[in-house]
Amino acid sequence: MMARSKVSGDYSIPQKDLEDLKDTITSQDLPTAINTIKEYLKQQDLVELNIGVAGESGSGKSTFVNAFRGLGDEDKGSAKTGVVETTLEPEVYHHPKYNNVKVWDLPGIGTPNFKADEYLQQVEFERYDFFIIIASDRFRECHTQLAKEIMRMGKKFYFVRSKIDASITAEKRKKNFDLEETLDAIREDCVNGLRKIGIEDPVVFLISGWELGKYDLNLLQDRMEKELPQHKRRVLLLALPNITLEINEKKKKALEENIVRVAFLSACVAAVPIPGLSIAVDLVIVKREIEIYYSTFGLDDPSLQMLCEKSGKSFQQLKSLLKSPLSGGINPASILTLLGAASILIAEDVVELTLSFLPIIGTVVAGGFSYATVYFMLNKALNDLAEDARNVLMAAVGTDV
Ligand SMILES: Nc1nc2c(ncn2[C@@H]2O[C@H](COP(=O)(O)OP(=O)(O)OP(=O)(O)O)[C@@H](O)[C@H]2O)c(=O)[nH]1
Ligand SMILES: [Mg+2]
Repeated sequence: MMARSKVSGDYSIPQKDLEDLKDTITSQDLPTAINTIKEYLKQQDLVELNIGVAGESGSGKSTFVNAFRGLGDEDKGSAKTGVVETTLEPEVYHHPKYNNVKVWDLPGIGTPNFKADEYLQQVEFERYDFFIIIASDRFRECHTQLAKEIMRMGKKFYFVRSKIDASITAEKRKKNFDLEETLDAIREDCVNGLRKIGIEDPVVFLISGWELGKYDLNLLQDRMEKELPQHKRRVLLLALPNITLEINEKKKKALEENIVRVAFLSACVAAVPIPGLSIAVDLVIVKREIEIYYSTFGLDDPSLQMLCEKSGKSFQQLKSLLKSPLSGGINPASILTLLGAASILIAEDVVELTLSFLPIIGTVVAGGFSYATVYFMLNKALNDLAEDARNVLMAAVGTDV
């Protein structure tokens, strides 16, 4: 019952929202009321995230912009790579699944007349939640100038040393090659370089845009997540490509926290005396959440297809790893299977659970049962799908994820 302790945390829907929603839908007819709830749910994910990617020309900005959105360089909607950039304007790239997550491919830095303050004005720095400063070999004066100016403007940045795969390939030719030692040496070199040109406590993340799941991606996402405001963390986690076991696990946690919110919503709606409303809304909620699970874990067909191309596994091979009853599609039959599982759990636990929520649910206590059903159904779906995603991931990249 992990979620119980989180009920009073940032993830619960404010009581006032619940009351307002209830007031609104009480005076509506069934279809309008369902729409009101749908709109409310949609708003949850309207949080914007803007990431600015800056670096010298050819450092791998566009490749990173694509990989971060889970796209290859040849995919539809991807940023052009390997071409000489002529544009002086920031180029926005939307996440294919989360339209409000925008990764900005910024103009090259380090040209002879480069001035960090003018550059930041030109790219409209206020827009970004944080910056990624990429260097493909050494960090130079232009990188630190930019970092200091970003700091002065009260924004965050992360130093990324890109094309690590290429550096490793080059080092592999040496006798006594050791991966960890090589990575440490590159990291230290970058950190020392940055210190010399005036950054006090530099942290550098080693990244390959070609093999994003390797090297320091987990460290980088961990840092970003910790430093983002609470309401933006969820959208960052959902939008990240599901390419490491750590990310898989964190996505699961973020989704778990939301179950409490939507189950509350269901309980609230159950107290509104419109015939048929409660079950209709429960189905809307459950279906929508499960669709989010699918998409963020990359279990939808297009995502699996993309993974096949990258991993060399066949579509059938990956598909055969999916064990959730939902993998045949999100339809009434598969949702009913979940409901079956949910009612067994409810029989064991419902009294305890309802009692423990009584003081919080208060006026909407009539929805207690509905709360438990939605809660258990979604937990079951989430556990199954996270496990499926984990298995697919391990099969696709081998166990050295
Ligand atoms: N080995 C390797 N090559 C990379 C990586 N990232 C980018 N490249 C290559 O480096 C070249 C430049 O990459 P881009 O992503 O186009 O670099 P950019 O910073 O957008 O360059 P401009 O748009 O010209 O400023 C391309 O040929 C990429 O394929 C990487 O992680 N590893
Ligand atoms: Mg580019």
